[in-house]
Amino acid sequence: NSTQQEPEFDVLVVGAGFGGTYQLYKLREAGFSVKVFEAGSNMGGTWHWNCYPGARVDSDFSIYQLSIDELWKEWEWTERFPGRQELVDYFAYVDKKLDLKRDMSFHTRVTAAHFDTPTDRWVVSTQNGRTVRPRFLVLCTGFASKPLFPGYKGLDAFQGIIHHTAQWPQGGVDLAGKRVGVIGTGASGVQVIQETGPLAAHLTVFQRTPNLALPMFQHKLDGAMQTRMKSELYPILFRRREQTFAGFHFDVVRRSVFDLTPEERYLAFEDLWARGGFHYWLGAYQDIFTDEKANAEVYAFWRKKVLERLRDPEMQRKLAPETAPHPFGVKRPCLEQQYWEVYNQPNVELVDLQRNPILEVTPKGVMTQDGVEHELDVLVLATGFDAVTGSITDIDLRGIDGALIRDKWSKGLSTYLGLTSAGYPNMFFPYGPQGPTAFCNGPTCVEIQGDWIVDCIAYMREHKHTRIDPTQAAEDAWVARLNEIFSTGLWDRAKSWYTGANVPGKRVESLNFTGGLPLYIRLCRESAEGGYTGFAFSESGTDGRT
Ligand code: NA7
Repeated sequence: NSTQQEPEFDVLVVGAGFGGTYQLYKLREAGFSVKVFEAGSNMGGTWHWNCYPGARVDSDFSIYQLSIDELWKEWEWTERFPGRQELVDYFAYVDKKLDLKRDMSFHTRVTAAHFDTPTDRWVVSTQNGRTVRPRFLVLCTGFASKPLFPGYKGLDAFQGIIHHTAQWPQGGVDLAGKRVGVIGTGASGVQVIQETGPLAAHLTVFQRTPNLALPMFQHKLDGAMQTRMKSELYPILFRRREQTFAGFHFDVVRRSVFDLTPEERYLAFEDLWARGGFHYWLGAYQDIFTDEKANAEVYAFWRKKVLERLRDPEMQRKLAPETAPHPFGVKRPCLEQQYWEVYNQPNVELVDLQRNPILEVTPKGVMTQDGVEHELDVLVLATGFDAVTGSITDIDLRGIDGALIRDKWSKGLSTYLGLTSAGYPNMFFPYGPQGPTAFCNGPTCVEIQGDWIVDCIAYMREHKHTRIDPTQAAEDAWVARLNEIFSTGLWDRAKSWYTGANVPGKRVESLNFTGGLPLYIRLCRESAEGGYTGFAFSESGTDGRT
């Protein structure tokens, strides 16, 4: 009987980024047998894969780390916004401290997971031929792990070097003195562009939508300051994260932009701007997300700041147009370092795809509608991801009735608490669809949701339940609430991965919970404290879904 040969254990965690790392540690601590399957060759998730030039985190170091086991006491960060290599090193440190890799398998991509109704177990298969039967499946597959490739004709025929930013070779690519093209100006594109501009012979940026990027104001960290933080500040910062809209150490201001006089407003904007990072976005006045007029004030100030740094009127028009491409902050801004100055360099060219679209990729480069063939040695596809749902729908994931989750969600994304989906029992997906994901600092989100999952599984062990599945009614109510909150904001005014509008053919809807972290935490807690309201439990061999 093949079933008996397949290893059984409590939990299979998929993915070894921040989410999977936290989940493994916590589940192990609670006494469960856990394995982690990871497609890549190392821990780090996003930070493993995204090794393109200039890759760097957009959140302050202080809150972009794990709060567990006083890991922060012995780790020293070197910069306010750490670079990719420092994050990879951090994961190695975390592994050394917590001895995690002994339960991780690398090069092990999960391709299928089918729920076995008689035994209340998942049957999970991997690309390298393994099959396991965990009771629970926790998908820590990340919101940005399925790369999105542009559909341009001729992409395969390009004879130079071509890579998506998320599939950049680990050994790097030498861009010095090369003719480089970058398609896409999201967070990845902006980082590649500002890194490449100064060293490429020629850089051609293909921009569809200007990025309303904010100044990072990067700086080196001094040891004395970190020592002070370790003595008392870190635990306070970690607790503070749960009290703010986006899981940061600062919060949106619960006032209207128009509560201020124009002079007060100007000074307030200056102050937020000077703090760097996301203060001008997630630390701004709350009505910028709901009121077009308030938003226009923020955009005008942003534009003024950017125009000051651009010399060429044509660049000014393309990068900071008088009419905002979309309301500020309803599509993710990113953080820049000398991004605008790159466009003052003579070797940098900006193609506005709105006016001059790409016709095709040729063996030599990129052909645009104006008939110009932009000849390139290297073409960088910074075109983003089938985000939030892509890493889950990519798996042959079948629930109680053998139905594919991809089919269920193609009719409308549907989850309960942004953690579970009806008909797919014993499965959780932290930092995934309909959770706070896009609007939450990653480590904050995976810790909060991760704790909830561990508590839930421990509750089932205590009550001898072998199956948990949300009820359809609870799920419908969650989706209705989520959509209602979403409709009060300006979120649908931009096409982006927040809503799936960046992927041709993908249903456009809210992929995230936009009600803020404190409300989200309260709703999850209420369910747990009520004995997991909204869920049906049962024991092996019985179907509790009456
Ligand atoms: P993003 O933010 O989705 O950015 C992708 C960029 O690529 C964006 O500028 C897109 O233009 C552009 N794009 C996508 N498809 C095309 C085609 N076909 N032609 C031209 N341009 C295209 O992905 P990132 O990797 O930068 O960042 C993802 C997240 O990772 C980020 O938000 C952070 O949380 C970290 P568009 O704006 O859609 O017009």
